[in-house]
Amino acid sequence: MNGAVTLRLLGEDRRITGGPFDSWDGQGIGVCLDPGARRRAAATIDLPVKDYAAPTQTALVDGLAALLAALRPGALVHVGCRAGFGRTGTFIAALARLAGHDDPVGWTRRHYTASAVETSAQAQAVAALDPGAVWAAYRNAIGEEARMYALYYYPDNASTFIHMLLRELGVAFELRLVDRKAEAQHSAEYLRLNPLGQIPVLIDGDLVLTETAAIALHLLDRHPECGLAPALGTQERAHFYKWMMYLTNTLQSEHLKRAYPHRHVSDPAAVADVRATALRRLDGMFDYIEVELGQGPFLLGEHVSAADFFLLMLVMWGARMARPPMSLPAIGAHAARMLARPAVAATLAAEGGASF
Ligand SMILES: N[C@@H](CCC(=O)N[C@@H](CS)C(=O)NCC(=O)O)C(=O)O
Repeated sequence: MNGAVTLRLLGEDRRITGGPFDSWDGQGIGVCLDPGARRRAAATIDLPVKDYAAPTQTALVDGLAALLAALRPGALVHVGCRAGFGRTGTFIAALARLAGHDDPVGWTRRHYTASAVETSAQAQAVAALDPGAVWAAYRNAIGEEARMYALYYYPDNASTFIHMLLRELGVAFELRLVDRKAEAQHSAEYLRLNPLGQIPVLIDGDLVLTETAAIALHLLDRHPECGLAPALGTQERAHFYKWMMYLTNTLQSEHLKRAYPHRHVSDPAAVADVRATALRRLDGMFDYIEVELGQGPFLLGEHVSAADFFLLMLVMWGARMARPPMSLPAIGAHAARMLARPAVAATLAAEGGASF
């Protein structure tokens, strides 16, 4: 055995050891990455990869999903190849990505062994991993009945946060465009879904849900396995609530004053002042976030949460401000790491590219 790490997966801290597969004592779950291992036939999960090579994304996704499906409370996990550095480090780093860590390869080298992940192909396999694909394969592996959501959206609107979340959670969804150019948000049909004529609306079976933050919290309740919200009752959860509330009732709402200043005046001459004031207040709010984010890497520190996707959207909305929030170092670094996530890139591509 080379070392052990603890990763929060499926809501529990899991101890995972790594090393040569043949050093596995047969207890719990054994993940074998070495086609030449003597004890390969005893492996719980057999994911053969040649020495110094990387698994294909499909094999990696299926292997991770199979491990998640096999996890039982308290089960020990041993991941192994021949020496336990390259292929084993790659698999552990992929698990660290699923557990919400930024820079999973760096994390694995710090926590498992400095020799983890030996080739650029292996590092690339971890970087390319789409957690949503793993969660989808996991649900399939445990035979969970597929659930289909529908999201009423318009590019670069509040729906973008929910769109990113649906992809990160790896759930099935249909996008329904509300054509704002044709004022479709005020059509009788749409007003039946949301009497306020605002985007987004989420359909979940016979549930019709409005309010961006509420939709996000509902999706997190539906899919706790993905770990995008900390455990109930913890200090981390309390901070998660704080950020979700601040982002929706302060930052998002100030953005709406900037976007719709005429709704906040009775004298049209005051429109310019309301807009300028909203922009000034937004600067102050982003200054606050810049300090709170610090080294991050995420709003809650070590682990990514849904609040980070919410923040990214609100940061992108500020792209045309005189001082774009992305120009602040901590917010800029946070945006860069969020934009690198496959779910975020896929969302922006599907919505017609980034607006900044
Ligand atoms: N509080 C609502 C606000 C949603 C909202 O204002 N959406 C904007 C798009 S970002 C919209 O639909 N605007 C159209 C309008 O107000 O006429 C939420 O968070 O969902």
